[in-house]
Amino acid sequence: MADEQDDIVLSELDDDELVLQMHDDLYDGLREEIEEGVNILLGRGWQPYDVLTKALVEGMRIVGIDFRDGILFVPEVLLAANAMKAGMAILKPLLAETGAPQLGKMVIGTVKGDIHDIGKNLVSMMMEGAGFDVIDLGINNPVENYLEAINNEQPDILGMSALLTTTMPYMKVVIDALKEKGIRDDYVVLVGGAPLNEEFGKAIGADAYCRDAAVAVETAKSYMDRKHNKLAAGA
Ligand code: B1M
Repeated sequence: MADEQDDIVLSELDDDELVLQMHDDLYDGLREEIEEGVNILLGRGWQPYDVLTKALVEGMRIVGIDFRDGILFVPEVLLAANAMKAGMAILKPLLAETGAPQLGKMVIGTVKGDIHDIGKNLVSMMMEGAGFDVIDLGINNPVENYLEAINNEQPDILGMSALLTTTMPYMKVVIDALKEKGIRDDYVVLVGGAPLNEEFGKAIGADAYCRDAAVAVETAKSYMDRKHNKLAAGA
């Protein structure tokens, strides 16, 4: 792979070839090449969101398939994740550059026992870009972290992420704790992560399951619209 890599000049590839090459480079965990590829696509006028979804997220989807099938292992996937994060770091300020007015506040974190954070980071980035103030609690959050953040930050929305079938039930633990404290209805609870679905979201008492970051933004916006309309009607 290294020899082949030496022969490839990313800037000489057309867009389609470059995107495919970036999928390969992500697979190989080549951080610098990913950064270069992201910058080339942006230089060619690509929208940051398209670079994110077509070059990075799609590349990570392919990594996920081979991880599942036992072709890639944790150290290799970690390298891929680091390369993905390097690409995301370039895109983050661009996605946040919309100058949108503050729409609301969200506290988000990956649940206890789970250290996957790429999808959650993406949701945070897109929410910030859409004009939300985002408090990111990071990974492996026990219920106490969510409760403390909610108490301190008084957000409109609580977001939770889980990527493992073994950790997704923990979302219900958090929602049940909100219920016990009598504050469940004070917040919109949005959940997401690859193993979840709409049915699961309903079953645990979340307001909505969000398939991806774009859906998270749209869902959050529509809840904020409803909240503002309600307030206006009550005023
Ligand atoms: Co992990 N891993 N992993 N892993 N890993 C998965 C999730 C897995 C599906 C791989 C597989 O087998 N195909 C599998 C889970 C199987 C299952 O439970 N059904 C798995 C496993 C088994 C494991 C370990 C147990 C492996 C081991 O140690 N033997 C271990 C667990 C560690 C732990 O958490 N305790 C582990 C470890 C790791 C790494 C550390 C190597 C690395 C994580 C690095 C990191 O995140 N910093 C890793 C990775 C990278 C993956 C895959 C390959 C990619 C995940 C990812 O980043 N996707 C993943 C395979 C897969 O998902 N296809 C896999 C890209 C990201 C953009 O998508 O996270 O789905 P996603 O986020 C999307 C949506 O889901 C949604 O929006 C995002 C953006 O569009 N979304 C939300 C997510 N969170 C949201 C929150 C919201 C809204 C929407 O709130 C409002």
